[in-house]
Amino acid sequence: MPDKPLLIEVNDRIATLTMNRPDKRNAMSDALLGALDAFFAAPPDGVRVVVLTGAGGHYCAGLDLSQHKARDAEATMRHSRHWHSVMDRIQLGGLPVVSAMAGAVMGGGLELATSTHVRVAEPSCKFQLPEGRRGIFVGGGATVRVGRILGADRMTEMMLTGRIYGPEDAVRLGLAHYAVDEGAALAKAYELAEKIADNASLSNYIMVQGIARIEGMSAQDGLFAESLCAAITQTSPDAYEGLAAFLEKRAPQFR
Ligand code: 1HE
Repeated sequence: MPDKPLLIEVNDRIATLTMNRPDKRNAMSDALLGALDAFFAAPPDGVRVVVLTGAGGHYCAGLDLSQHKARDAEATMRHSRHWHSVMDRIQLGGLPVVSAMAGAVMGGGLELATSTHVRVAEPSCKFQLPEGRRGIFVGGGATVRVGRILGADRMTEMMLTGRIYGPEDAVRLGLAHYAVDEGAALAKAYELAEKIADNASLSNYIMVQGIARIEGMSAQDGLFAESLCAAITQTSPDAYEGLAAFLEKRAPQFR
């Protein structure tokens, strides 16, 4: 039986997903994409935060180029739209995801990383969009997610020149949020995941569901949606507990 492309370990409130194709630098095969999709479609009960990482010193080297077939326009469109649906499920599904990254964060690997909510980078990280060097274009969401982080101008330059950003630049530009020592990403990711898991789950759910969507709205629609998000969270039992705990100078006991 071949090794599973995605290892899943659930420890109380935190699930760890490890992309497990180290001999291929965790390149995204159809099986690996399918396993990610399946997990996020039906996460186990009780999981409040996901930590996503890669085995063997790399996060993800992007699309598995050995599975890249000559596709016609329709099949290419369908393939790209399938990536979009999986990345949307990760970004907007309601569970906060923390990426612990080392080595390659390239192409589809960067598209995956920018679908996650908190990104921790080790010194070995290489952030690259090499598609322009391979005669292709991004198709897993980078023009929206990486483009919104970097701006269209910087993303165009990144693709045209095949430039590689390291972790310090990635933090400066917003591709990552934390730069840590080699081997320290997973520990930092768990520390952050525990903090996130302590939040009220409805607040986390609304943050993950709401903020990125509101970015895509007009200002007036965004402000209206924000008020709806506030109405839902601020009238929940956890909101009363959170405010009472603050006033009583104690830690909140969320559901
Ligand atoms: C792969 C892949 C892959 C490695 N597909 N097999 N992504 C890329 O264009 C990145 C391509 N990969 C690289 O540039 C390098 O492999 C790395 C910088 C990530 C790592 O270098 P290194 O020296 O540690 O390893 P290596 O010897 O290059 O690779 C080890 C093996 O992994 C080797 O296979 P082997 O059978 O010769 O041992 C590589 O072929 C294999 N490998 N990366 C398939 N990506 C929704 S559209 C998204 C579009 C994209 O993502 S395009 C960008 C794809």
